[in-house]
Amino acid sequence: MKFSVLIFGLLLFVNCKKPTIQTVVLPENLRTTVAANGGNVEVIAQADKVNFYTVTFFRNNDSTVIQTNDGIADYTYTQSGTYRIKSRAHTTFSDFIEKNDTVSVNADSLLNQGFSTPLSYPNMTLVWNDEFDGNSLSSDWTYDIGNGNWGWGNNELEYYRTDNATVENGLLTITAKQESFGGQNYTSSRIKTQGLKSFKYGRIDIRAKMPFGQGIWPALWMLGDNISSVSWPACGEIDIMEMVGGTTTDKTVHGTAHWADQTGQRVQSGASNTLTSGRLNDEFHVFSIVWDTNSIRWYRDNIEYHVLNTTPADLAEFDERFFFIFNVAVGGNWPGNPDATTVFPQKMIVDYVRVFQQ
Ligand SMILES: [Ca+2]
Repeated sequence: MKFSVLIFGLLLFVNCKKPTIQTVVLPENLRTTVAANGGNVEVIAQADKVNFYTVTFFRNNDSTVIQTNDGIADYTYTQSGTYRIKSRAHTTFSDFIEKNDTVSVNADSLLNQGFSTPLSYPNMTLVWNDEFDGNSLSSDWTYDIGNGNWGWGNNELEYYRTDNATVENGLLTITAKQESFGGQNYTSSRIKTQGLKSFKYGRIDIRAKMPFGQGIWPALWMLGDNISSVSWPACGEIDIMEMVGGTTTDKTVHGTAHWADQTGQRVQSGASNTLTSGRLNDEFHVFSIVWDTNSIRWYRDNIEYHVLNTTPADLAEFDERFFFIFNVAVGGNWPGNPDATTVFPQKMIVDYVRVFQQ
């Protein structure tokens, strides 16, 4: 009897202590949808009582972890294979439930699909190129940060960060995301070679796969080195590729030059080229200019669609050195704003930029 009372007392003691123990409520009912489209894999993870998700994309001995609040994550593989994907629904970083999936991707097709150009041309020398090998941007590149609403902003809606430009598997990816940062509702990246690499004349080839959708405005372009002294448009601008995203316009590339005439007035000359079907997002294309003392010629996949005679005195800007800018804008004066049809994130993927000179 005495023994039982003692046991009972111990149980009471334990029971009394229990409410003070911190208990973590783990998420429940984690389910995932994994979809591969070429090399691009999208994961949608959903769970109850969840604070956030992490999705890990494995490849060989390496992996990429994406943290996401809405459970949507995507990653582009550039090699075909079967890969493991681990999705976790978190209460905290160390408290989570997880689910593993495997996905088969046919990624070789992504990089191999579409137009490509050679590494050499007769009577020309490759004077600079970036193939985007390695794991980060090379020291040839720097960034424009912020919204540019004090100057170069064009009333765009994105905040440019370093984070949205990544280099992996031989590709540069600039991702436009719908996320709040720096007072803006979208983020993206705008990279440039200003003060680092600039060129006068040559053939320039840029192989890239465009994003798509209303309000998405990717650009591969150049500005005159002397912009800091003579300002814009007197420095000159060469837009090798611009696309103004939208259902009917996702298949059209615009090539344009801007300059100042002798009174300082902005003048522009441009033209466009439209795919017969599909959109510029479907596969890689090569956007080129051939620029010499007499003219600038614009090409999409070696199809010439615009020529500018640069011999008049007004166009002397185009006998100076220019640097590169690659960016994906969201909204702004030309494309207008994204709408309910616009899908985020959007990616501009660049395989290479090459400059050949005689
Ligand atoms: Ca490459």
